[in-house]
Amino acid sequence: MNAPPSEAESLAHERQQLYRDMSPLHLTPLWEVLHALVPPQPNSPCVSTLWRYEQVRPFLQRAGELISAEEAVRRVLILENPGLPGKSAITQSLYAGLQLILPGEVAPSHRHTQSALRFIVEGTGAYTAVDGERTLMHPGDFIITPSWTWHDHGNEVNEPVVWLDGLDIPMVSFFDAGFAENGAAISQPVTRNEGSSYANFGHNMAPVRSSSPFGQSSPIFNYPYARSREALHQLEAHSPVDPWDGFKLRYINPLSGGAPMPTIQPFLQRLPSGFEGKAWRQTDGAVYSVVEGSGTAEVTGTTGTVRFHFNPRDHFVVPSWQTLRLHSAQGCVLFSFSDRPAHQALGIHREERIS
Ligand code: 1HN
Repeated sequence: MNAPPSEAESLAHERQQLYRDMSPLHLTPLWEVLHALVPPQPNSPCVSTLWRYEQVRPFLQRAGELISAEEAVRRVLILENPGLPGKSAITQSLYAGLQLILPGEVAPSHRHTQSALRFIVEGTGAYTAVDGERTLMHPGDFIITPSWTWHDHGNEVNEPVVWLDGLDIPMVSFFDAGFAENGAAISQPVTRNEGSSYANFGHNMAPVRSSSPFGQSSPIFNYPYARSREALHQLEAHSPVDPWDGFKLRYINPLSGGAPMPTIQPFLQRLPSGFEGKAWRQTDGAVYSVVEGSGTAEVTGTTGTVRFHFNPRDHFVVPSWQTLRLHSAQGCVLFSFSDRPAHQALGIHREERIS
């Protein structure tokens, strides 16, 4: 004989019956999910991951043999976070990929509401065009494609060019605010001299009564590595090393002092040789591209610590609220980007430096 249900058992049973009965009306009980909806601290499904360039490069090469840039529209290998399978995302809010363009190829003109950045990883002399102006790419150049600007890429030199793409695709998708259209021609017409954006806005001065042609985004669309590297060198020459960051600069929109694009903040930092950084964490998960030198990233989340030894052209991701410590025996330069401006606009950005 079964014992009659206890009071607790019959209450649990009645609750389950309540959930089943109201489900056709699209009603669900908050109290069953409240804890997961409002966690005491971020617990990102993202996994800290390293993509070694020496392992990735052969697959770019093979993709280059199997599909043209034109057929692919963009020939990119997505850096997909293993904690977000099938999502084409490197963090919950950001997309990243490595794009290859071979000599003679074009990637056709289009525009979309997603904002994009390029960070040049390998090769010199391909161009990207943004709203009528072309710029040539050099390793370490940081280039933006602001929301809803026409853009196409081409390679008229004799070496392959590879860059890191960073886009706010998951964020725009979250807001259901994605629009896109193709250009009338494969390559957009050139209407401005090469370098004119930088000439007008790249010298701590701006033409009077001018505003950015790109709305909330920076009027400069190529931040050349030679200038950024020099800025880093000058910072190092004149300022003390930061125990967490080494020497770290953020790229800015010169008209606002804020981020170059509304959703993404990029950074360039140098760790001097022998640097052993302190641990820190931030709510904005970040994507890193190794420019020069080598080092180690130690990332600690709730499931433990992983250590990556990184070399030039390697990429890695540090998820939200996991602690990061950077070390470099010989010194290195790192580019990185995150969705920090979005956190700041929403008033939810947090950073903790652990001593
Ligand atoms: C895009 O337009 C580019 O313009 C790269 O190079 C990657 C990923 C998804 C959607 C659009 C580019 C992209 C993209």
